[in-house]
Amino acid sequence: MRSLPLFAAALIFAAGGLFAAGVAHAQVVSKTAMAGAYSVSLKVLPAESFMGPHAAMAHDAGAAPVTLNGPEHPNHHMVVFVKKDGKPVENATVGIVYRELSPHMGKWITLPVARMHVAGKSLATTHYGNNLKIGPGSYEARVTVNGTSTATFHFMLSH
Ligand SMILES: [Cu+2]
Repeated sequence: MRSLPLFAAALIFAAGGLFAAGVAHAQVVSKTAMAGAYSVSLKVLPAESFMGPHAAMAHDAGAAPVTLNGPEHPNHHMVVFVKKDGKPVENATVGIVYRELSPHMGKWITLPVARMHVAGKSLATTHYGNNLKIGPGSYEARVTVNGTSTATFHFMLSH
């Protein structure tokens, strides 16, 4: 019986290691490009919650959130953070389209862009995008800020 606490500690340590590995892989894509005078950072993350007391995202404008338990069963969160002169832009008009390049050439898909910030944090965390269902492959995304300035991104998803 003496060894039980040690065994439990080892289990907890192992679980902690798994958790840390999960966090390390949580951010699937992070790329930054210029759209005219705007710096645009595209992130593709695991799908995020918008609803309930533990919601990670506070939706504040734009398209309706694609919810975790909704019919689309989203697996990712595709969003952009916009900066001008190094400062977050909290009221941009953002358009996001994307297409699969491989393994299958796909048609352009328009992401319904919601504006949100991180729940419990300031509007400096404002970002634009939504949850979506997107499979492994390579993709192109085009992000338009305030109508005219567009940034193009290429990224790969392994899951
Ligand atoms: Cu978000």
